[in-house]
Amino acid sequence: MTSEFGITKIKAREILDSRGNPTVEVDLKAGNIIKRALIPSGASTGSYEAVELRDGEKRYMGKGVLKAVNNVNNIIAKEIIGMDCRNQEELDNKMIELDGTKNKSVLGANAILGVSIAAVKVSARLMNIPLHERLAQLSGNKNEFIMPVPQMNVMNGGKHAGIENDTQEHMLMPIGAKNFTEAVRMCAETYHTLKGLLKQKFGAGGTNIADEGGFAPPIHSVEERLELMLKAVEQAGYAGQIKFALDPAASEFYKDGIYNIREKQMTSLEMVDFYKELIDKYGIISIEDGFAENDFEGFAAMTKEVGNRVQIVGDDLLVTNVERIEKALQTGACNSLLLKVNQVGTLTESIAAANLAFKNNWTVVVSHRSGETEDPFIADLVIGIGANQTKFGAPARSDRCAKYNELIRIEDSLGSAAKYSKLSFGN
Ligand code: 2PG
Ligand code: MG
Repeated sequence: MTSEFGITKIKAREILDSRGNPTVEVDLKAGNIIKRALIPSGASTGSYEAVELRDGEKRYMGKGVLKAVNNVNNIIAKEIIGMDCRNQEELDNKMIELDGTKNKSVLGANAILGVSIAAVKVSARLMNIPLHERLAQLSGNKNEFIMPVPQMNVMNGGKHAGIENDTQEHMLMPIGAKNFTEAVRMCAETYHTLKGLLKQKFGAGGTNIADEGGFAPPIHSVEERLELMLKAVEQAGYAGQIKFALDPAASEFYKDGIYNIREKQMTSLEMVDFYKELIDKYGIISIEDGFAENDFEGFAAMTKEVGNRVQIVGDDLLVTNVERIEKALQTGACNSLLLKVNQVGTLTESIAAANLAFKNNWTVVVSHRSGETEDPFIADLVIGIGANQTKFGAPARSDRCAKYNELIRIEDSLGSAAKYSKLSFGN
């Protein structure tokens, strides 16, 4: 007889993500518990990410995921049913082996990750502990009660707003909050103040929003966006308590050795000077993907120049992959990991990436994708692995708020044990 932890059922299906594109969800059962995992999807994806398997057929403009669904139901399920859902590493390794490729191109990272996340949700429930505690066990994190500082993307540009040669994310970081719930309030109030300013300046059309819930007004420079954000922070009464973060997503505007931001054309070294000016003028404390995914030299020059006071985050550069992180460590390319579970495709590999970053005194930012779902899993993940920072988009739209709301609930449940993260930079 199998124990109550033995997996008895796995069922995947095709559903929609926040952009109206198909994505995978997986139900997994052990004992009398069924849990579900929904998989997100990026737009400005790094070329070293694990493969998101799409059908490439007529339905859904080629974006269907029925092959990935079929891989879960007919290939993965056969091997995984009967295994103990508590043996996360064994489960994940089994799927990696079954796929047999380095980038999960046979079964699809979207298929594999669905099973990986659904399994940890079931094991937590059967062990009768909160999901974030279970994730802390798996990652070896002994200090699981740190509430993260959010990076909230209130102005969307670039691919997420349909603009070419543009910086992608302009974010609020409420470092002066006294707890997470207050951090959310401060950002939401600033977001609404910003909306008022945009309406004044551009009319109702200036408050249209893009993929991650941030505004996408007809603005033509990063400076103009930051000016308005600064004004909103001041008007909302949070001057000095909310700092800024940027994710230019520079791979999207890099071509033949040149960075093209709107009408500006810059080399890597000119980009370092460009960012330095923005840092000093607008109180930016974190820059993610300021350089293209293969420009380790550009990243390293930036880290050398400002890495002692500014967080330099690798996203497309690192793709949550230990081999890429090793290379960044050797070259001094950055000092922070952006962690996206679907870039690598299993929970076990995501935890390994985070732990390698921590071991080298990097910070870790747990991140959503621009295409999201109502699954709040990454909220538990950030607490579980002790990452101390999140990037979940604007404080608007249910796909983003699902994560903020889950963290508010966790903070409430922790009571006085919850501590708001103190950052080691930007002070
Ligand atoms: C990023 C992300 C999430 P996407 O570049 O960091 O904000 O975008 O999911 O489109 O890769
Ligand atoms: Mg990014």
